[in-house]
This record gives sequence, structure tokens and C-alpha cells, in this order.
Amino acid sequence: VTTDREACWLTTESSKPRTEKLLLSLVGDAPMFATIRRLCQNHAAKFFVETAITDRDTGKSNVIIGTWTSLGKESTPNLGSEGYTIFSEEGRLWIVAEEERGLLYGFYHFLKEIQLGTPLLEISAQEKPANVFRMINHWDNMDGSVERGYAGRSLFFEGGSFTKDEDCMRSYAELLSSVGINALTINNVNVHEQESALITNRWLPEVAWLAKLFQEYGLTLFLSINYASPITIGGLDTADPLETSVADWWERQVERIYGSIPSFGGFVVKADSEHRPGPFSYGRTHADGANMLAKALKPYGGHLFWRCFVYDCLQDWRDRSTDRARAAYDHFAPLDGAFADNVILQIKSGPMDFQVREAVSPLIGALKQTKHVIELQITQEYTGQQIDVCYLPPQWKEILDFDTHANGKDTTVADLVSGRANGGFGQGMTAVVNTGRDENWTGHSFAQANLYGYGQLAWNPKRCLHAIAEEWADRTYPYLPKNVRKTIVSIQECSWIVYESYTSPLGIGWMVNPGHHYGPNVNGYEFSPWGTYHFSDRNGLGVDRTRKGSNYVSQYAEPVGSRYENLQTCPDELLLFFHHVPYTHVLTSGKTVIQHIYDSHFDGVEQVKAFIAAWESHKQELPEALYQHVRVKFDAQLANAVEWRDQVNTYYYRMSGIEDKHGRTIYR
Ligand code: GCW
Repeated sequence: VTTDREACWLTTESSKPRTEKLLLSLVGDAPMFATIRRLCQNHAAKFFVETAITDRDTGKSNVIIGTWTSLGKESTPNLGSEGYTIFSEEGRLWIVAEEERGLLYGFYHFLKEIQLGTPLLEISAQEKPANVFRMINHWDNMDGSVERGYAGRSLFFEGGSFTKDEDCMRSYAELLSSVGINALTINNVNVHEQESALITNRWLPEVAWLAKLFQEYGLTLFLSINYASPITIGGLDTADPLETSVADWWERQVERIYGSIPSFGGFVVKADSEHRPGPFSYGRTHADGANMLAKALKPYGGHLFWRCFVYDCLQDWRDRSTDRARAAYDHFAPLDGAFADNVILQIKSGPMDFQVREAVSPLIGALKQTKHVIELQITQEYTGQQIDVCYLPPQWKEILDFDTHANGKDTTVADLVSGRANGGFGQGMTAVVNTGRDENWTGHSFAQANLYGYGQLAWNPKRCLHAIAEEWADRTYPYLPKNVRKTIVSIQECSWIVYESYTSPLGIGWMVNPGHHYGPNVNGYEFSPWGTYHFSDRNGLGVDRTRKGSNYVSQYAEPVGSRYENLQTCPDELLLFFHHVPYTHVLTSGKTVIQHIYDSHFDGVEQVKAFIAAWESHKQELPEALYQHVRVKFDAQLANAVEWRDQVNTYYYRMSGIEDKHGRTIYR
């Protein structure tokens, strides 16, 4: 059961229509006005008794939009090309910006306030985004499948071709730009044969069509490319970055792309990672590989996003000297400063892979002279796959607020990735997105909030989390009674911790079913080549990443490394990420590790039951479709949580032989 496509924060109907008219003047000749006009007709107009739009100030309008120049007004403090100001003057509301994209974001702000019922003349704002890039990555394949997609088929592709559904693309572009996202890739970073051809004449007209459409919403389109393209589509016998023929081939290719897509953003590359080709095959470095491509993009202002997700995925589990967590830093920190200035390294937020809990990547903060962005995962690969509720902004906020001490105390991840703390080397944020062709965009309707929250935090990492959650619920479910929205918000806000509590304990990760990654399998990855182990034995568990172990801790600036090194100061929730300890080890919470495992798993299931009870208590107040949609998901989540609880508890009971203090049911 899905709710209908209309039900998202941007498109819901008003619950209390306003009594005034909207008389909107668009002053100047910004091409963005065509977009704003459409947004106004499709969305804002629903809230007013009558709406009229003029392309000059007739003197009668109550809302006026234009650049400082077109309005002949003296500009306020520099808010950059995407910032805007909203103020009231002489009884009218003004939305003013330096440039077009600022006008678009200003209009979205206005729309939000209108939805929330703010009186027209009380709307006021002065905003500019903290991050240059606020990007999303699709992992979509041209056959229509989506790698790690939990919301149906691809929005862009089907059956080896483009869907080219203009209405759908426009709605999607609105959804993204309404939360400030300004760049996207449309195809999977694992670029297979078909997608390698996206940069050829065969597909460039389609790509150009999409790029132009997205550009109307301030969104720059990028493509993921196959590093071996000179061989697979170019007919060369090498992809060696230092071969002139290779560099020339890319230059011609890029020239052709910009010939049909002047607004093209550039490339995203996954090289030498999980069986993807890369410069290592030719004995070259990642800087050699990236710089060659960046040089081809440079004349057109294009950027090259180069992923740092490089590690040995063919590790021998018997080999205790290799620690996958070290890999990104070990590969890229030594190359700091060796990259061209239009190369942007893309760093996963943690050193492993988007687990429900892991440490923050030590590469963030280690790069002092290389542009970079942080990569998050909105799609819930390891966090419930949009069946289980897992609202991720609290996780992201913790990451963004993390003090790396990279330039002394108070050097947060947010300050680094925004470039504030490193002279502009931080270029912003990107994230693997959770959307698809499901009518509600995200599989679980509540998962829309993850996209919403990502956009909000990418725009302003300091924004209050609670305000974001409430705002999302108020905009998405204006028709629900306030107490129901309150319930939804409180479920969302604790859902990440609940998910953590019934899955793998204390930061260890990876106890999932191999391959698809849903549901428990304690030893699923224990003897695999992926470098993802928990080393449980009859005495204890955890990965020793201290100086006596893999010495991963030394990749952090001090005193962060020492805090993790020391058992007394290592935070409980990351204990097993950094230490191998006995089951009887006492956490700072006062509990033993084994008791914590039992308690959190029993508790996690009870929490999911409490979600269901809360939902049931509102049954009468909920529309049937929404009630059912969420109820069905909750039932599946409960079954999943029970399975996790029982497998993990039984496993550790059998391993340790230690009884649960509270005598609850553990299957023997
Ligand atoms: O998390 C892993 C996923 C892969 C993904 C890879 C990556 C696209 O399981 O599906 O490949 O990360 O980030 O490249």
C-alpha cells in the first residue's frame, strides 16, 4: 500500500486556506522567473483566495521578487549567488537576492512560510547556504534497477533507456531544489557497460534534455563515469592516465559533452574500488588519474568528484595485519596537495561503510590542501531499507558536530566540509539518495524526512534538529491533528537509536545478511574477504584498533586518537569499534558489555512495539491509506527487530555462557 504522490512536504493542500489574495510581481528578466511562476501556480496559489502574477511592479502587488539590481535597491550584506533576503516594507513583502538561484530559494522559503500559516508581512529571512555543493548521488542503472534502492524503480531510466517523463522529472526537481539541493548525479557509481555510453553521442541528447530541465531548478547535473572508458568505448588499449592518447580521448569527449550541455557539472568517479577499474592497474596514483580527468574538465569550469572509498575487498580473513578502516586515510592522506584545484575528494562519513554507528572518518580534517566533500547515505542500505523507520538527521548532526581537533579545538566536521575551517578546501556535502518511482518517492513515507533533513543540514548544519523534524511533519501532514504530528516526530527522533539498539552492538557493525544487507546474520561477514569482522570468541568481542592493534587510532588528531585509545575515555557506543574486550568489561554506563547487549536488544523490540501502540492510538485520526501504509511497515519492522534480538542474544549467550540478569527469554 502506498500513499499517493501528492503527499509530500511540497505538495500538500492547505488545512486552513488564507483569506488574502496573492498579487505577485516578478521584476526583471531572470530566466528563473519561469520556474518561480510555475511553482507559484502549482503550489503557492492553493493557499490564497486568488493569485495573479505580473512581470513588473504595478504598485498593487503584495509580494515582489527581484534582484537588487532589477529593483534598483542597495544590496544588503553579501549573501552570495544562492542567498536571499525577505523583508516587508511599505506594507509589502520583498524577496530579493543577488542572483537568480537566490530568488528561487527565496521563493521556496516564502512558500514554506505560507504553508505554515505565517502572516504575509511577518515573513522575514536572511539566508545563505553554508555549503557550496549540496549534492545527491543516484545509484541508478539504465535497466531501471537501483543499487541499494528501496523506493521502486529508477526515476530516470527503464529498459536500457531514459524514462523522459517530464512531469515526473519536474516534480522531482522541485522536491530536490525545495530543500536547497543544487547538484546531482543520475547514474550509479558502479558504471556498467550501458551506462559507460552515457557520455557518447548515443545518449548525450537525453542527458542534455535532463540537464536543462534540472538547471531550471538550480540543479547541476553530473555523470558517474567508468574509468576504463577509453578502452570500453574509445577503442584504445589502455586507460593509463599518463598516456597522451588517453588524455586526448577524454579531452575530446569532454568537449563534446559541453558542446551539448553547457551547464554540465562534471564527473563522479569510483576507481580502484570494489572491482572498478582505476589508475592502480597502470601503476599510477589516484592523483595521476584524477588530475588527468580534471584537466579535461577545467576549461569548462567542470569538477571531478573522486571517491575515497578505496580498500582491499579481497582481504583474507586470516590476515590480521590489514584493517579496512585504515584504508581511505592510508590511500589519500599522503596525496594531500597533489590534486588539481577542480578535483574534489568524496569521503564517506565513516571509515567503513554507512553502518548505523561508526567513528567519523579521520580523513576529514587530514586533508589540508585538497578539496573535499563528505558523503552520507540517505538511502537506508544498512539502516532498515525503508521498511524500518530510521530517521537519520540525528546521526548526521552528530557527525557534523564532531570535533576533529584538526586545527585545534573546535574544528568540527561541519566547519571543515563547509570550508570555513580550512580556507575553502571543504566543498560541501553529497549523499546517496533514497528516492525512486514509488508514489511516495521513498518507499516508507516517513523516509521522505531523511531527504528533507539532508537538504536542511546541507544548507545549514547548525539548524536545530527538532525544528527540522517538526517542520517536515507540519508541512507533510498539515491535515493531521497536532498530537498525531507530535507522535510522528517523536517516533522519528528516536528511531535511529532504536534501530541501533536492536541491531549490532556498540559500534561493531556488519552483523547483517551478506549481499542485500537486511536482517541479522551475526557471522555473515566473519569469514568473508570484505574486511568486516567482529572477532567474537568465548571471552569477548570487538576490533582492536588501538596502538597495539591496527593503530587506526593514530589517524586522528590529538587528543581524539588518545580518547579512543583509552578504554576509560572511549565512548560506550563506539567501544567495540575500537577495542576487543571481554563480555564482562564494564561500560561507563555501569553495565557489562554482555548485559548491555541483552538489554539493548530486548529494549529495542519493546520500543518498536511502543511505536506500533502509539500509531494504533491514533487510528481514528488517521486517513486509512496512511494508517495502513505505516502499520504494514511497522509490522515488518517488528518482525525484523525480533529476529535481530533473538539471533544476537542467542549467539552471545552461547558464546559467553553468561545469563541475562533479568532472566528474560534467550533461546538456547
Ligand atoms: O556500501 C557499498 C554498497 C555498494 C556500493 C558501495 C559504494 C555502489 O554495498 O552497493 O556500490 O558501497 O559506495 O560504492
